[in-house]
Amino acid sequence: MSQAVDEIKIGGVGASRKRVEDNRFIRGKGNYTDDIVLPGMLHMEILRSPLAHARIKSIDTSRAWDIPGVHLVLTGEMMATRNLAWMPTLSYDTQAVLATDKVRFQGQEVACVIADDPYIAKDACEAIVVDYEPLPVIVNPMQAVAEDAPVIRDDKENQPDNVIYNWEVGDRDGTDRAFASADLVSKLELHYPRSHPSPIECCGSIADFNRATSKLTVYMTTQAPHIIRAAVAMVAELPEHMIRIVSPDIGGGFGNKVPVYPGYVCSILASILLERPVKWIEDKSGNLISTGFARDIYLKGEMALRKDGKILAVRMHADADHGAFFSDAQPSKFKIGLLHSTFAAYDVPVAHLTARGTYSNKAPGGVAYRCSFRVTEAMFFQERMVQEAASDLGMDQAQFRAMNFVRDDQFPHRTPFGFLTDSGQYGKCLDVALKAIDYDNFRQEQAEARKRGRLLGLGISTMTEPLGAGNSREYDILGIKMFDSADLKVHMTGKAILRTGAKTQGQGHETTWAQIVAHELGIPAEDVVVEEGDTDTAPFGMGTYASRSTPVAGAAVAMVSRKIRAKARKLAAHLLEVSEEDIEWELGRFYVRSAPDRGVTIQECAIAAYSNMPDGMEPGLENTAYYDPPNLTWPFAVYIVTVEVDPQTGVWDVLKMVAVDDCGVRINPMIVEGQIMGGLTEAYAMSNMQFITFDAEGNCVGANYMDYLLPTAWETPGYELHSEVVTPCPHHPIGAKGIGECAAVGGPAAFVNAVMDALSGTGVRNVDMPLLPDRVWEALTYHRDVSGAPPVRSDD
Ligand code: MCN
Ligand code: CUM
Repeated sequence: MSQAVDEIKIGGVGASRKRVEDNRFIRGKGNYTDDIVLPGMLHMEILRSPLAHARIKSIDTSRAWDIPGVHLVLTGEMMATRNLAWMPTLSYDTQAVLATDKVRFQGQEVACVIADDPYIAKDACEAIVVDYEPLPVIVNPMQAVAEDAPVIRDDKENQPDNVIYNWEVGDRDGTDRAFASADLVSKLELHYPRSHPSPIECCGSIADFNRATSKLTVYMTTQAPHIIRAAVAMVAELPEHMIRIVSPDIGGGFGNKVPVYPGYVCSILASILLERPVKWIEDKSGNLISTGFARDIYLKGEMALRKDGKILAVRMHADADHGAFFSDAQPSKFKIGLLHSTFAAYDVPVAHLTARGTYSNKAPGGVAYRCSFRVTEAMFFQERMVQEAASDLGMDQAQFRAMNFVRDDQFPHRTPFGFLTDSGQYGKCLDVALKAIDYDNFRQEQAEARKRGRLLGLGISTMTEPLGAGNSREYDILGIKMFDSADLKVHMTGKAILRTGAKTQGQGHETTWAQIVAHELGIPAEDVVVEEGDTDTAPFGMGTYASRSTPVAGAAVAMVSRKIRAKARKLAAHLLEVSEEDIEWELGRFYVRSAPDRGVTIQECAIAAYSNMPDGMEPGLENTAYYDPPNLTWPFAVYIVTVEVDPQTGVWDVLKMVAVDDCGVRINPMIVEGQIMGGLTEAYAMSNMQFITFDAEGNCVGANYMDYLLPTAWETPGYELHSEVVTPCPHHPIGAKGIGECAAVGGPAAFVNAVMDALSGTGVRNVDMPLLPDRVWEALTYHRDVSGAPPVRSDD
């Protein structure tokens, strides 16, 4: 009889284990960057530009220096003497740390003050006098390429205009040929507006340079500590082994904490100059106006269709507004991220995408927000196009999708843009969702309601997205290959510590990684402590974004556990006095094949590793694994939402939402559901209420949380989640795919499609997000599309 431990009881894979990190979070005992207080610590505040585009004629800091308690006033000119006025970005551009010649967006960092406390520093910032000469402003790509457009990046050589790149992918000729043979061409144009990750905790850093040891320690809000260490080594020209980056608890990242911000660099230089710890904690509006925005992309697409509904080809063009600096954090080889991951769920024979990136007088944008590098835009546009195409064909929304899906027997499937999707059961997921929403009945109800003047709508979004960069062959950031790592030390008593190169920001790694160890070794999850974020102790890794932790670092956790198991097997053979070949494994225990009662537990092997190892064996039970995934993981999701639109006001309410997510094997089903609910809520917020844009002068409109709304439990609709479809990832050691972003990526199209469906028959093809009541009302009343592209009037 098996004596294996019960995997669910020990908190292994499949257990909805409560999040261990919440023990400290719900007690208010988290340790966030701002909680850290060092002896002799000073405080830094940043002076930001009120104008979007202006020449700096002079900066007078004398009054700021005179304020008691001020230790240092940094300007771009001073930074320049150390070659730090500009820094390289993660996309091979340069970005001003503190402005020298010009300011190029509202909120740009102009100077900073380091003082005894943050209030003195803030007052001193206000005492700095900057003489600006305003310049013409650009707030969208059309203005950026206009004939008389001012050149924003005149600091750069070989930059005669505002175009950053022109990029293309796919088969242009093949696509043209397919379009020539189409029965019908369906077209759509839209703007995916800027949106902001808005973590509850803003960005911040505490730099602590110790002259005596030459060591620089930086506590900071970063999702990718090792990349920051490399960046600091390059930018500040400090030796890498003398830099320690510590990312303590993070109060939400959502992509906002991937880029390198000027505040980090300034606090580091200030600490080096003053030889004291310097803390910088960004304020809320600073975070909203100056840190990584997402999206802001103009999309045009055409779909070639056969009468019977078959998609023959897709053609797309994207204009991306990157703001004043091209500082996206994304795999370097792709200029516009993974936008070309679009149409991976559909069997589209051929496609072509062109993309152009331009500068504007806006904060550097285009970073990912809960999105693997533009897949949010890709899937949103795909699902909006699919809805319009089905309407143009007069076909049923669900049926059109189902007939074009990649079939279960077509995997691995090569997408029209060259990705290889791994596995899935798309039709089955859709069926589950249609049943859950009671599709046929709803369509009837909708028709009945129409007769009585009530506007009901149903929106479907179905998508697969690439999660988990690398593999290292194709994915790198500034030449650093994308892989990840795990380091496992099993102590003598069978307890363990696990460290990875990822960095949790709320996703629950401290809980789930221990579950993978439990699954592989039978060590109870509660006996494994997980630590991330300290570059002095964690193995080198590329950090957490693009839902890469489970696909890459999580895989490394499984692999390092297997290395430990392999050594434990040798110890077991020694303890049981048989040869290794005669040993069998069941969870938590090795036993003799011919005598299953004779066995040793993994804990007994652990103590033997320190007290009774065979001759010649290296003592200890520790190992490290680096994992370079063979492919991305491709989870699949179906989101269906029903809404009612009030024709008098344009207000729309969600009636019901169902979500069917197939992310392969779920390590912790409860955490997965939490990730999906969080993502759907963000999707709802983006599509319904989050409005941040720019007026013609480049003023950021919606730069506060009275205007840029975060949904509370009150506004947030309920969700019905389904987990019955599980297609294990064929190349992941435990069959898991990423899930962290799926709902935020696929969700927005479901909401927008639902409202557009309610408006069907009015001739309206598109209303840009957010679907604010006035926009929906305008579309309904005047039967016209409503664009959300900036500039808006300042009084909007
Ligand atoms: N998980 C699981 N089974 C799976 C897949 C994942 O149990 N098959 C678990 C993981 O073990 C992990 C969590 O779900 O605890 C998310 O895993 P994964 O999909 O690998 O995503 P990451 O951990 O890499 O998280 C990144 C992703 C991104 S890119 C953004 S942005 C985002 C998101 O996670 N930011 C978040 N979710 C967030 N959730 C919170 N609370 N805070 C953020 O900042
Ligand atoms: Cu892309 S937002 Mo997340 O990938 O950190």
